[in-house]
Amino acid sequence: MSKKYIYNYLVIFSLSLALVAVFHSCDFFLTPPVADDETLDGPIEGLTSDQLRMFFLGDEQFNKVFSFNEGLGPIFNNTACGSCHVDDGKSHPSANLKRFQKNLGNGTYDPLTELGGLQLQDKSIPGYPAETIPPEANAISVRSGPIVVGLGLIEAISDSTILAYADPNDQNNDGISGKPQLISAPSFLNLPPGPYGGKYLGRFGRKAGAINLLQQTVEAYHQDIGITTDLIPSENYNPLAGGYIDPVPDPEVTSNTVQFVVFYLKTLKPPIRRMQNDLKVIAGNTKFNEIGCNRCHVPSMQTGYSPINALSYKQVNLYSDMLLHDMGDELADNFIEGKANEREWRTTPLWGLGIIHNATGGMPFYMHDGRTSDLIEAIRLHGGEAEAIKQAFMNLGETDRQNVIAFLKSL
Ligand code: HEC
Ligand code: HEC
Ligand SMILES: [Ca+2]
Ligand SMILES: [Ca+2]
Ligand SMILES: [Ca+2]
Ligand SMILES: [Ca+2]
Repeated sequence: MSKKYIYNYLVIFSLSLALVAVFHSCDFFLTPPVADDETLDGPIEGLTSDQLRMFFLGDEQFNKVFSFNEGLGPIFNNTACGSCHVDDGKSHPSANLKRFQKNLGNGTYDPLTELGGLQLQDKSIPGYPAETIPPEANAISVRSGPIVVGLGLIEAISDSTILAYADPNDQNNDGISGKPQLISAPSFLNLPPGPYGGKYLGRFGRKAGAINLLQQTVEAYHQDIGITTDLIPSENYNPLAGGYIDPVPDPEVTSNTVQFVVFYLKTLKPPIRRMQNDLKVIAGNTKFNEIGCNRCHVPSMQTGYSPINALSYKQVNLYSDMLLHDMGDELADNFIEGKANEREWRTTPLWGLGIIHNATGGMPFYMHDGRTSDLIEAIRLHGGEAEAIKQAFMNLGETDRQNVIAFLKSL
């Protein structure tokens, strides 16, 4: 080998060494490794390799950003599931959506369908008008997207397990009257009349207005992104502007896509609990139960049978009773949804509270509209049925209060 060749080899060799070093360090700085217990995104344990494949296909579709040429709109709220549920976490308040209706004051309402109710689509494709809230609307419900993990386990809990916590007339006199949401199945689900006077138990959404993840997903495509599916094949448009056909034939996504997304939601793992041996967390857990937070935020339930083996007969540490509660005036939205009245909300599952800020730019946002970033304030906002228990929390000493907060952040 000539000197020149050796020289060339040396140059190439050292160049590639330098490149390797550069890529390595870029990698290091751009994507610092995230520990499993710091991220929401991940499959539950025990999936088969076929199921894992479905999970990843669903993950991709969940984060797919729709453009005009792919069927976005004509009216919509955002361009992807993952644009609101960032990293499967809570949405940033800037992505909140609004529902509106005319509350008629006697437990009934006018959905204002001819004016664009019940959901405001405040964005639209070019040349077509977005909706605005009409003056007739006297009930506007602002909602942020909840984290979407652990939901398959929640779906797999049998009705009777949840209903055992219901006490709509507060017969045991503890001031708490968890009420089940009951919903007629939308016709696109093609279900027989449900077991409760023809209705089904509602579980998903801030007022538990959806009976299962398929309903939630199909309606989200239709209402939130303006994407038609084989289950709702006709476009949602602005009734004041008239029917508008976007350039893409309906349905705009295949039933496979819907199935993958639903499978993904079913198999996203609940957050891994953290700092379980921390003394503050242990003390906070005891106080949480002592003052009665656990009467609504029920620590765990058992799933029933599920065709997905990994969801069958599992313990779910959801910290919710999945029931509706009167939460007082400060949180009331004047909006009626199924059995939920103007002041009622579904108990939010408590998990991921210590890591949700990672998905929303470093700042966490709590409650149905993300109105506070402060956990103590989130608890202070509890009124109505939770008033006495909220007071018990406020009356705790500073150390005990901080322990409860540490416990919440470990979930
Ligand atoms: C514009 C923002 C936005 C988009 C886009 C969006 N969501 Fe949501 N999502 C929400 C809000 C807000 C709620 C609460 C709705 C309610 O209370 O009725 C929600 C609720 C949910 C829930 C119920 C969670 C729970 O704990 O009950 C699931 C599941 C869900 N969305 C999945 C999806 C999927 C799948 C897509 C895409 C097809 C999607 N979302 C698109 C904002 C959004
Ligand atoms: C009467 C039932 C009830 C009791 C008792 C109760 N909660 Fe809640 N909690 C709820 C409901 C319902 C919500 C959702 C309210 C909303 O979003 O407007 C909620 C929301 C929360 C949230 C916000 C979660 C999020 O992601 O936005 C936290 C934190 C919380 N509760 C902690 C507590 C603690 C701590 C206690 C005890 C001091 C407690 N709760 C007692 C029903 C209850
Ligand atoms: Ca469309
Ligand atoms: Ca609308
Ligand atoms: Ca009771
Ligand atoms: Ca179309």
